[in-house]
Amino acid sequence: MDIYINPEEPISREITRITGISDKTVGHASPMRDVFPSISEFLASADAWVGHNVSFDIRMLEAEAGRLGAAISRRTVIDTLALSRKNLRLPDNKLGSVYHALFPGRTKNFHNAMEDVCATAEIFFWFLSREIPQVSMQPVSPLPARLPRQTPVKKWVIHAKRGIDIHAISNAFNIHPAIARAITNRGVTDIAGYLGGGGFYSPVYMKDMTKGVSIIKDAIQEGEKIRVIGDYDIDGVNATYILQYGIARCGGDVSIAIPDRITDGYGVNQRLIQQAHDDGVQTVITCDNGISALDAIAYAKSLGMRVVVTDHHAVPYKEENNTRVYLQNPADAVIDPHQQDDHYPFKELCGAAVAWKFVQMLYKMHHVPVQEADVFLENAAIATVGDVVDLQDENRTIVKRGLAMLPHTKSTGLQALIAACGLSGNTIKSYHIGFILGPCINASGRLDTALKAYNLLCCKGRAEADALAEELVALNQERRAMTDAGVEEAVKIAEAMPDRVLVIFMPGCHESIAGIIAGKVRERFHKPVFVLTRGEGRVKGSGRSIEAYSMFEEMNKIADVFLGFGGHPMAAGLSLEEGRVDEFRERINACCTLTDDDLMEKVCIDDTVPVEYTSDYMMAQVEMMQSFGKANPKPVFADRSVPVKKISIIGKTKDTAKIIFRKSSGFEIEGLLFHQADELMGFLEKKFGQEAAGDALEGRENPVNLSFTYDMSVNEFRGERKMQVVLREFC
Ligand SMILES: [Mn+2]
Repeated sequence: MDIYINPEEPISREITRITGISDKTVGHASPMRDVFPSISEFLASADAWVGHNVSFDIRMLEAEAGRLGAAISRRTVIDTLALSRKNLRLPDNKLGSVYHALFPGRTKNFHNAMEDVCATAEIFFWFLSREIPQVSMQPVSPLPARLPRQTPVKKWVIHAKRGIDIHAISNAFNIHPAIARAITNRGVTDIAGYLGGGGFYSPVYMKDMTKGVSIIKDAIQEGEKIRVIGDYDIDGVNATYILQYGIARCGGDVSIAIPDRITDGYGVNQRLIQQAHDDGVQTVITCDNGISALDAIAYAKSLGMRVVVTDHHAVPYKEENNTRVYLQNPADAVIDPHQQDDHYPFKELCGAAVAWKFVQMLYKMHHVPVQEADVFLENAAIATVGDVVDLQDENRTIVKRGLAMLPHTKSTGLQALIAACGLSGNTIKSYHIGFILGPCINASGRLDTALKAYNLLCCKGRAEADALAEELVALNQERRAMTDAGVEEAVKIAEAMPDRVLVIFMPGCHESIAGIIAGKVRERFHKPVFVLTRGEGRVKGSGRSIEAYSMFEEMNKIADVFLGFGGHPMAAGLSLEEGRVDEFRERINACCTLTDDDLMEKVCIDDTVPVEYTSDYMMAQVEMMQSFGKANPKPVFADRSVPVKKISIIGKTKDTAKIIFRKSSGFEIEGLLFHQADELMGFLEKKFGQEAAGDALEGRENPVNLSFTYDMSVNEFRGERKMQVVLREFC
């Protein structure tokens, strides 16, 4: 294989930055001490490789790593290889095998992590430079200089909806006007329901619910084999678990199948139907998929099987003379609130929530107490946050109730995962699901098999659960390292693209992280993004969109370019022939009607609230708006031209600004701006001059003031509570 060492970033500096190790700290125990007596020599030797192509046999690296790996922790290896990947451009798909070779059966050991990182890096470079006879080194021309980073200009918008009597709401519900404003900004009309946490709707409103449940009930009574066919993501795995458990509870002979992300792709297919048929299954029930699997379901019907679809995805249609013709699903019962003739009052449930509704009804028909199904609320909550559906209406209730259950969950698997993520004893909020627990569950289906996550949910023994949870955590770390590298590559490609809709082809990228990469690139450029990878015999891709662009509809306009596609307004999946990638890029852009204004990211401010209002009382009111997430974000307040008394630069890497604001009334409050200290100082120097910015840093009298959006928070230190504001955007 060939690797290319990026000439832009000296490896030694990077290693020093990450490990904190320089020539001054050489006291660590390293297996390579005698090879490199001093760290600086080692670092210099690493730098000698910069700007060169190096060829070597990856299997040799694996073998060597296996020999030395026993002394190294997994975390270390991942960190180091992430670093190596960044600098060495090691292809993603090779990393996994190197990891596994590096620590067969290792468990976590975070002590001496710095030494480990350095030792691993040394092993890696030492190995490159000394051990491999067939390594060849040739200078290559450096990469083209980076294009200037296009930072999209953001537009600040005060969100206030017209025609709403804020003061009447504020008085009626005894809430601050700014909170009343924030709630109505989220489109809420039933304020009492919103504040009270709302209730649940009966499953009977869902089209085909009774019919579908009857089919499964009959199958249970006849003693037929039933198979649940789910999906490999967080929603699909939880939905599969809920249906399997619920059907078994009613005495059904039930098994499950989850498509393999790489070999099967999304949704039930002919292979899975055939397998079920061969296993003697007569009744198939899908969850989190099935609404668009028309061919596979028709095949099942042709084999004489009965099929119940439960799903929450958009109903597929074709455009005929500018009208939508929805495609007929051949299943015996189709339960999906997005169908035209469905009367369920709330349409945005995730797949696991639909499965939960199904089990409620199933219990009812089997005279099992319906409240027993409430145990699945925690699964439905995890899936609701993890699948990023709107946190409004019933979804908010599911999340509120489900998350409250999690700290004392009865599920051994979830207990183990919470412990493995270091969250035992914590209150679990949607943030923890979205950014810590959820990604571990998803990583299983991305890099390995979703059955691991499924088995964790089913797990009864704690030791087994702990082992599975540890595995998922490690897989997620691996996934994160791969994603970081992929995002970096994608951003470079995107920077050179003038298009409004970004179509980024990265043949070597692991297809299961394409969606995450697309999401991060979208965040950066505020454009719709497709990331395409080379799959088996075809190109596969994932898209992530912006508010003004209905991705699924836009793809329908050029449907003939794809081999297959499906999705929502904000996200989509697709496959096409490799020869048509350029055509896709051209055509999707040719029919794009996004304006400059659409492409400008908007910072939505709920209300201007002077920082003086920051108090425990206000914070408690903000908390009432939980759970936060898509369509119910944390309220954003803003204050204008607030005089700055003093700025200090703090934090381990000196990138956070602590700002004391002082209003003319004498009111003082501390503000924090994380990780943007440089940007802040640059901005202030430009706006107020170097001298003024310097005075602010020294705490001298100065003319500096700042307008910003912010969150309220409390700084608790040695038993003292101090209110503070956390800045988000400034100008
Ligand atoms: Mn889903």
